[in-house]
Amino acid sequence: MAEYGPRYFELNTGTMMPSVGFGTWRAPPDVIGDAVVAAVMAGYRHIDCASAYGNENEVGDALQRLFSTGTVKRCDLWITSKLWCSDHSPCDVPKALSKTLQDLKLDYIDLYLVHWPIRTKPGSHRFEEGAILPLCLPETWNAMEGLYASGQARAIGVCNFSTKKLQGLLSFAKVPPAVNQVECHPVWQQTQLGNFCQSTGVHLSAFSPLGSPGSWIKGEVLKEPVLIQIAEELQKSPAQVALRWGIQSGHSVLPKSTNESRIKENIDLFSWCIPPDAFSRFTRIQQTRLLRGDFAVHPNGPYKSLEELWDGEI
Ligand code: NDP
Ligand code: 1BO
Repeated sequence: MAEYGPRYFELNTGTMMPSVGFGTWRAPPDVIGDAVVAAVMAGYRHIDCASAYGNENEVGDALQRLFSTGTVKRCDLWITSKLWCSDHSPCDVPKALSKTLQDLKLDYIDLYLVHWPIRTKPGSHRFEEGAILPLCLPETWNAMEGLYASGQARAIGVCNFSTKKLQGLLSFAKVPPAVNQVECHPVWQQTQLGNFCQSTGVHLSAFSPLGSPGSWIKGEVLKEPVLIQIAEELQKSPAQVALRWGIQSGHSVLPKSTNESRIKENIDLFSWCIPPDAFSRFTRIQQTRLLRGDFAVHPNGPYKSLEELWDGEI
């Protein structure tokens, strides 16, 4: 049977990151373990975690199960985690990664990302007015570079960075970010940011690749008529077509599911592809950012409007 890749994307570190990662946001701690095991059994080799998701300890238990049964070895997997907004102070950055490594029961992470270009007071779990501080990105990034130098993080990067913020980071980074993980799906295609990432060697990784149906984001990507029509033509599900659009656009995709049959469906992407005439029809889809980040906007905070948070990419 023909194989339609790519299965991996090469990062600017020279390492190969699997193109389909397993999302873990909003996966309850009591079900995430079985979901991670089901995902690895189904062929996923990339798991997207974050301390803020409150389930890294359970993901770590599942990884131990997979290693102890000989299902996979550590070196077979790509594990990503993220630095939360309240841990941007340079002295907190290594402590945050240590806690994540302890929870995941690993001695290194493949990719460590700054979760948002938002800094909150240490210990704060909310984004209320007064809790959001101005960014200290050069200092935070310098601490991230320390984790890269130590080998505890084999690649470092960011999430939710606009073109302008990424340009700013690239202007002072000694280690350039390997990845910018951002919202990206057929209804928010990130064309401008994607072109900038490509021209600067930063890989764009797509979060909420299905539009996060069921979350408070309330995405309706899977109901988009162009997507449904193409899915019918190809005899695939709308979710599969959205994911295949992502990897054919050069982005890794991070679908989340805790349902075994949808976990399998979401990685069944390599025995078929979207032909060029259908692929070009995605440009007809009206564009809307779903995870707008209103929670980070306050009249007296560092971001006074969504325009400022996204530097106009809204
Ligand atoms: P997704 O776009 O992956 O959508 C997940 C939702 O879609 C779940 O409700 C899931 O339900 C449902 N679903 C999964 N597969 C299918 C299918 N084949 N058909 C129909 N419905 C399906 O949303 P997320 O927002 O979770 O994004 C994915 C991952 O990206 C996150 O889990 C996280 O790892 C990362 N992320 C990172 C962010 C960042 O700031 N860096 C922000 C947001 C996400 P069910 O589980 O019942 O199958
Ligand atoms: C605020 C949403 C974070 C998910 O990664």
